[in-house]
Amino acid sequence: MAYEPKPEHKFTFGLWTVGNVGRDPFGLPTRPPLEPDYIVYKLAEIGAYGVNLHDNDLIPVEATEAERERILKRFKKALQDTGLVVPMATTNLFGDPAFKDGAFTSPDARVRAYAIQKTMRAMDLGAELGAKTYVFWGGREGAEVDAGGNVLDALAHYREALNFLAEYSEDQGYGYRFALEPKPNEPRGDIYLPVVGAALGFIATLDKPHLFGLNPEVAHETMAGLNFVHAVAQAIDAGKLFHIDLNDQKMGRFDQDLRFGAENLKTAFFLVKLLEDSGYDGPRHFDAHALRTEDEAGVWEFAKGCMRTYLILKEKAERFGRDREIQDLIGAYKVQDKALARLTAKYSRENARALKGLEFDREALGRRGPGLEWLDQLTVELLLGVR
Ligand code: GLT
Ligand code: MN
Ligand code: MN
Repeated sequence: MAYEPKPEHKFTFGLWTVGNVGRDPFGLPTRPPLEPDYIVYKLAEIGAYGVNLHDNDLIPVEATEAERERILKRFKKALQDTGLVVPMATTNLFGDPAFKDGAFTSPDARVRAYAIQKTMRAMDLGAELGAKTYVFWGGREGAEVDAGGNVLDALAHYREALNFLAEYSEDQGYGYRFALEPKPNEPRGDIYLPVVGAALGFIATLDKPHLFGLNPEVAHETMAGLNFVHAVAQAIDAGKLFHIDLNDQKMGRFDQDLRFGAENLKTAFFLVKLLEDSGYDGPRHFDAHALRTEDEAGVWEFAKGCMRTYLILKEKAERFGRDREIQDLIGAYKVQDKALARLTAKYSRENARALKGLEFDREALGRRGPGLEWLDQLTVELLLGVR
C-alpha cells in the first residue's frame, strides 16, 4: 500500500498526544483517557516506531513504589509485544500548581530543588525504558509581570539546573542528549528562551554545550510569527537538531497542535524536504492531538493522517529533486563563478586586494530577474498533483 507508515520511518507519538482527552481552558474533556499500554498496541498497529512520555503520563505523581512497578511491568510488556521503542522522555514540570511560577527558574529555592529532584527521577524512568533523548519544554519557565525583577536570576537558575542534570546523566551513565524546546508564550505570558535562536544562544553558555541541542516545534515558532523551516535549518547548521515536534498551527493563535500538514502545506513540504535532504535521522515525532470535536476513531484517523501526510510530502520532495525543469531553474538561480568563489571563500591579503580591484556591473546585477515566480508556481503545481 502506498504511503504506509512503517517503523523504519521513525514516526513517534507522545502518550499525551494520542492520549489527549480534549480538555481546554473553557471546556471539560470530550474523550475518556486511554491506558498507556493500550496506546502502545494501537500505535504499533498503525505503523509507528515509538512512543514518548512525560513521567506522569505513565506514573501518576502520587503512585507508590508498588504501583510504579505494576504500571511499568504492563507498559514494558506492551513494548516487548509490539517492538515499539521509547526514544525520548521528559518531565511534567507544568501541571502541578507547585510550578505555577516556574520550575527550574522559580524564585523559590524549594521549588527549584523539587523540580531538579523530579527531573532526576524522570530521567531514571526514561533510562529504564531506553530513552536516549531528554526534552526540556519550559512551559512554566516565564512570567506575566516583570515586577519581580526575575529575568537575569531566572536565566542563571535555568543554567544551574541544566548543568546539574547534565552531570547527573553522565554520572549515571545514561548517555542522554538534551533537547530544549522553545515556545514564545502559553501557558506563561512570556516564556524564557522563546524561540530556536534564543535557545541556541543559551546553550553556548552551559558547562557541557555538546550535550544540549534543540527540539523545535512547528506550532511554537509559528506562534512567534517566524519561519519554522528557517529555524530548523539554523538548528541543523549548528549541529543542534536533536529532536523535532511536528504538528501545525495558524499564526497568531493559541497553541493548536494541529495534525501535521493540516494548515500550512507548503511549509510542511519544505520542512519534510529539509529533514530528508539534510540526513536528519532522529525520530519524526508528532506533538499534536486530534481536534476536541473527535471521538476515539477520530484520534486514530488523526494519527494516521500525520504519518501519511509526511510520507506523501516525502515523495513530493523526491519528485521535486527529480523534476528537470525545477532543477534547471534552481541551477540558473544559483549563479556560479569559480574565480570569484575562490576569492571570497577565505580571507587572505591577496584575495582582499584582488577583490578590491574588481569592477562589478551593479546595474546589470540589479536588473536580473531570478525566476522565482515561475519556480514557486511549479512547486505549487507539483504539490497540487498536476506535475
Ligand atoms: C506539552 C507541550 C509540548 C511539549 C510537551 C513536552 S508537553 O504538550 O505543549 O509542546 O513538547 O513537554
Ligand atoms: Mn505545541
Ligand atoms: Mn512540543
